[in-house]
Amino acid sequence: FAFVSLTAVVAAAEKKLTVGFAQTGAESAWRTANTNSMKTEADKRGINLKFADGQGQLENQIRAVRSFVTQRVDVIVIAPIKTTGWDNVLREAKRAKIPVVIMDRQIETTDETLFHCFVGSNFYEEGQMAVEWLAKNRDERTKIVELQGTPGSAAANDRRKAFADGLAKHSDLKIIDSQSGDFSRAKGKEVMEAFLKKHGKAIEIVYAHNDDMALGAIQAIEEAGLKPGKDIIIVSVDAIKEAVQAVADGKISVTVECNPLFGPKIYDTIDKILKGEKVERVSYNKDELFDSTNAAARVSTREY
Ligand code: GYE
Repeated sequence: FAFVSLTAVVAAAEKKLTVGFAQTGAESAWRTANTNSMKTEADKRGINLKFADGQGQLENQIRAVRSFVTQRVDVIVIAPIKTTGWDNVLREAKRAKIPVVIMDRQIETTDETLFHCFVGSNFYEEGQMAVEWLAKNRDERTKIVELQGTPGSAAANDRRKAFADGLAKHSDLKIIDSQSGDFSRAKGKEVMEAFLKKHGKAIEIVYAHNDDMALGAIQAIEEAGLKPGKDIIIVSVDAIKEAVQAVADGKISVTVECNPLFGPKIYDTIDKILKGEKVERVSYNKDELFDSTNAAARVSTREY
C-alpha cells in the first residue's frame, strides 16, 4: 500500500502543466518561427503542449479549442486566424473555468471577459511605421499596389487601416489596386503577376502586409524583366532574415519588424495567471525597422 500511495504522490507532484495551443497554420516564415518558439520553450519548461494546426481554416481552430475544453487543459492559447466568430467557443472555455490567452492577432468580441489577456505586436503601429517611412524616403513615385494578408485577420485589417490613414496625409500617394495574397509566398507572387499584367509600368510601389508576399512579388517582378527595389519600391512587414537580406541586397526598401519569438513571454504570462497574479490586459512586443541604413549590419543576427 505504501508503494501505491508513494507513486500517487510522485505522480501528483510531477503533474505537468498542459497548454492547448490553436495555431493559425503554416502560411509564412513568421508563422514557422512562432510555432518553433512556442514548442521549444514548452520543452525547456517541461510543459505539455498540445499543438493544433488550423491550416488556415477558422472552423479547424474553433474545433481545436472545443476539444481543448473537453480535454480540460489548464490554459488555452489562441492565435486567431480571423477577428470574429469566437464568442461561442470562448463561452464554453469560460464555463469550464479554463483561462484563455489570445496571442499574435486580436479578436472582436461582445464580451471582454471571455479571454484573460492579449500578447502580440501592434499591427496598426507597424502599418504606420511603413507608411511614414515611405512618405519620408520615396522619390517622385506615387502609385502603390497593396498585397493584403488573410482577409478578416487582425494583421491584415490593422496594417491596411494604418497605411490608408497615413496616406490620407499625403494626397499624391495613391493605392491603385489592392488584393489578398493570404500572407503566402505563392499567392503573393500570383497576385503580383496579375497586377503587372493589369497595370504594367504604372506600378511604382508595392506595399506587402508580410515578407513572404513581398518575396513572392519580387519573383514576379524579376520574371517580368523589372528590377525590384529600383523599378519598383517594396515596403513590407515581419523582418524575417531572408527579407532583411533582400533589404541589404537592395531588392526590398524597408521591412518593419514583427517579432514572432515570444513563446517565453506567453508562458511567463500563463505562470502569472495560474498564480493569480495580475497581468497586462494588452501587452505589445517591441518592434523595429530595417532599411538600407541598418540591414546589412544586422542580417547575420536575425534569429528568424
Ligand atoms: O505578419 C504573417 C503571418 O499575424 C503577425 O501572420 C502575424 C502575421 C505575419 O502569417 O507573416
